[in-house]
Amino acid sequence: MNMLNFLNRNKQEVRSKTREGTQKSRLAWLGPIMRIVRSGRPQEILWEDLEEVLISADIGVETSIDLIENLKKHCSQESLTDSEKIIEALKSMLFTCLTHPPLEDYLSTRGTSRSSPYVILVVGVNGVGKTTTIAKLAHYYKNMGNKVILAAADTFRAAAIEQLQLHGSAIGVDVIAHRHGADPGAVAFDAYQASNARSADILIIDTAGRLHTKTNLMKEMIKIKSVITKLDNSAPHETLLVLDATTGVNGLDQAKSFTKTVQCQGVILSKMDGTSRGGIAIPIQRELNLPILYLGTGESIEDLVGFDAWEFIEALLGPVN
Ligand SMILES: Nc1nc2c(ncn2[C@@H]2O[C@H](COP(=O)(O)OP(=O)(O)OP(=O)(O)O)[C@@H](O)[C@H]2O)c(=O)[nH]1
Ligand SMILES: [Mg+2]
Repeated sequence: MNMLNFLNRNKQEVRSKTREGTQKSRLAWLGPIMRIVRSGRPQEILWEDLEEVLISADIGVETSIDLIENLKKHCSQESLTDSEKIIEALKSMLFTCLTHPPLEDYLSTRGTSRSSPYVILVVGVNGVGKTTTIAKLAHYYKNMGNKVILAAADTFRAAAIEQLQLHGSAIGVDVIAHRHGADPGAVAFDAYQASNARSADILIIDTAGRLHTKTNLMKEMIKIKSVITKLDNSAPHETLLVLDATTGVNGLDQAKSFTKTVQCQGVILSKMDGTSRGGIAIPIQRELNLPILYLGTGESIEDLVGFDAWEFIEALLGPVN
């Protein structure tokens, strides 16, 4: 199997995709922040105004207050008054908020050579972009030389199976599916067996985002996971939570119930292109204690980029070049 690691991707490509996908957030951040810092207004008012911009970008009230408090202290200790230096200090504080120490360790264990399929389970509430993201991941991994198989374990929503099958045929990967209404655990079981029999490198499992009740949804996730673990006790190797950046803080609350029920390794933040409140990336890491692994930056199959905290901050607050 080839490396699963997105972070190995061409640096320039990560930069341009991150910039493309965060344009709305950049407009909402960069302008106001620059204007405030350069306004020459008294420092007390400056900090208050900056705090307001951070809060309105969905960074969260508590985190914004903490950030500004630290920035204030730092600037007074270092006697920073120059606007460019204040912005650099803010950037490095945001970077610290977005850096997830276990991420490096975790990523280094991915992609080691294996004889059984590497299983990725994708979860999240309805409409966040699970199925689309799975297609993007499959496309990426396939282009890296891996044999990928998809499992249509969302048997609940009408047309969910067909949606995944359409993606599968567009990118040229097999989709294992049962009928609408079938047991998702059984789909996962068959997909794993098929992946083994066909010597697939990676199996990605699509799941439902909505069921009759939330309890049912959570029970189903647990069941799919345990079916897979019975087949390979190290699997699923990754359970990824998809979060829709446009839902902001509400999405975060919903996400918490998932992470309480099924242990997740990372977050895919979808629809980054559709929001000006990209600051949501910060409370996600802080409150879920999970690293963001990828950003979804549009509806097309290529619109996914590995999350790079520094590129993300530069895209929001860095100079235009
Ligand atoms: N702009 C934009 N749209 C996206 C992105 N990711 C997904 N979408 C759109 O979001 C909508 C929902 O995507 P799906 O992939 O069907 O979401 P899902 O989570 O599988 O939905 P359910 O199966 O109903 O739970 C679709 O219209 C996608 O095109 C993204 O990164 N950017
Ligand atoms: Mg779906």
